[in-house]
Amino acid sequence: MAENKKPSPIEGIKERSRGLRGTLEESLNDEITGAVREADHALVKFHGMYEQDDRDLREERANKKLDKLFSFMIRLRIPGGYMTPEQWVAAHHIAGQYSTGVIKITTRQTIQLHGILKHEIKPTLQAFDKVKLDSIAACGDVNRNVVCSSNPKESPLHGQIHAYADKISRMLLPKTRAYYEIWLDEEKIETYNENDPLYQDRYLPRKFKIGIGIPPNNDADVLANDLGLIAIIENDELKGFNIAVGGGLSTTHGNPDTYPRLATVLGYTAGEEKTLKAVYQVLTVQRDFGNRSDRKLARVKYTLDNMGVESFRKELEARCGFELEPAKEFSFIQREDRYGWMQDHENNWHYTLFVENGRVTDSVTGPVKTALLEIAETGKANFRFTSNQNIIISDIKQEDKMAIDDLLEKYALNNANNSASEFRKNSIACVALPTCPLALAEAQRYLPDLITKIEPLLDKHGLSGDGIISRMTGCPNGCARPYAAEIGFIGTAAGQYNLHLGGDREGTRLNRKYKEHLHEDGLLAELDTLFGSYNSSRLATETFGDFTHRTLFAEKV
Ligand code: SRM
Ligand code: SF4
Repeated sequence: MAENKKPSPIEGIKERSRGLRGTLEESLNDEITGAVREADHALVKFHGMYEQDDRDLREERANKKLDKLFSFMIRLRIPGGYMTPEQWVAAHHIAGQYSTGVIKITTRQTIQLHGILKHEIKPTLQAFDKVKLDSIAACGDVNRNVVCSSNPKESPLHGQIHAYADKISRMLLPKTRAYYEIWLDEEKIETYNENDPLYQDRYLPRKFKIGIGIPPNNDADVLANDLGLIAIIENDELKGFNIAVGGGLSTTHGNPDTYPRLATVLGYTAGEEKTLKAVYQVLTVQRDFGNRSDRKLARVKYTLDNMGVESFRKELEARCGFELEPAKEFSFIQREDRYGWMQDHENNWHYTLFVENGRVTDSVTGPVKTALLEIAETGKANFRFTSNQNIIISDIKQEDKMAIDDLLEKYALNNANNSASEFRKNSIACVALPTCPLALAEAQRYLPDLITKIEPLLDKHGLSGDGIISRMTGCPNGCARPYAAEIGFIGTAAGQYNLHLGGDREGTRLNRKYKEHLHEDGLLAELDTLFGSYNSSRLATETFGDFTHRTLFAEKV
């Protein structure tokens, strides 16, 4: 519907895939290679996994004339990032048995396991299935994991709002049984005739992301999503949601047609039925109007800008059969996680633990993975992931708090919160090397060291208590949402980063590129100067992001 240009090759792969089956069975049974067939490479994503290889080993293997060492990353679908203790125990053991052992909490409130060999995918997914976890639609051109403000402490209505993440995720699942047949050995259907009114055979032109925010906290970075729902609460009652469309934080170096964008609020819907209908129909508009020839320009943000906000809204309303009401007022005042103990309105306790870059593992900094296992084995706490890659040991009854506290102390888990600087606790890095095939530079393996060098600069300028939000990615795809940070480090080549500045602390203003291709020395020198002038010339209560926006860019707005 959108354009007459030649569709991208992935469009044909989707349409011919017989409900995402493709030749995945054949690929799996091919013992000659650890990879899947080329067309299945795209399809396997819809089942929640990516074919990868360890880039650290590439050269050595190539020198020995060996093929790449292929393995798979599996990403789970965990709407709103909530796991029971039984599920955490299972994830711990599955990670140990089939993957590198590291449980990686992502920026979209789920977990990933890396390094799974092709023949281990089935046992991995079957083990997850036993505890009611799956990886359906965690990747691919469909709706992905739905994120939601994570901490039950934030609102008495948290449970009610959080439930939408699960409802929406279920509503938007593809109808195909392919996942169950291929990975869980469900009986295969003879003739493929599953009807999927939403995705049809085409699926969406590109990935689709939904976030739910509960003002005044924007920990879910709701405006960074293709579709953001902003909960409107009046007199302690959930009235409905503002619907924001067109967020997306990826660019491509050297392609001026690509840009990061925050979602535009289109209007308001009252009640569950209308809200879910509007959500569903935003996807159908994107399905029918999105760009299917250029995947770099296929996200909803481009569809919205091409159609124009008014036409998009009208098309949406026509499909919904009702008009959106004018947007309700809301304001976000914070985005950071609240570390440590918090008690909610029902007197349950929640402990937010800083997990640097979301890597749950036992390391020199502490036996975090062992500790979390022991906590889960008590059965007294649930686990919630935050969009800042941290974990909330949650829903602990008053009478169980001491037992969990003892375990936190036994494993010195509090140290992670107490010893990390505010700057470190407000940082995020994407995975990047060695597994991400798109990485141009390091991110999660480098940011901790860079922060160790930035901290003395903060101390020097009297800013050690300042929770400036910084985010690093190994390429411009933006997986750690660096364009929505006060300081964004965006990899351009090995050891080089563009420095972005001027995003606000609440996630409602994007930053801008300040300097290009800086090495570490350049980054540190720039930050030293900027911190100095921030300390001496900021306005009262002005954050670093607001200061740099005002002093470096405001005149260009
Ligand atoms: Fe991402 C691709 C990791 C959140 C934008 N992202 C990838 C891949 C799968 C690389 C690939 O295509 O082969 C990375 C896998 C690395 C690895 O080895 O694990 C990857 N993305 C991640 C995660 C794990 C980063 C993290 O360290 O937490 C996040 C997983 C989220 C999840 O659980 O679903 C992750 N990715 C994001 C976000 C942030 C968000 O959604 O809040 C973004 C920017 C927001 C957005 O989508 O606009 C993001 N990832 C991308 C893009 C650019 C998409 C585009 O519009 O062009 C790609 C590349 C692509 O899709 O072609 C990508
Ligand atoms: Fe890979 Fe780039 Fe995403 Fe980092 S931002 S995980 S380097 S795709």
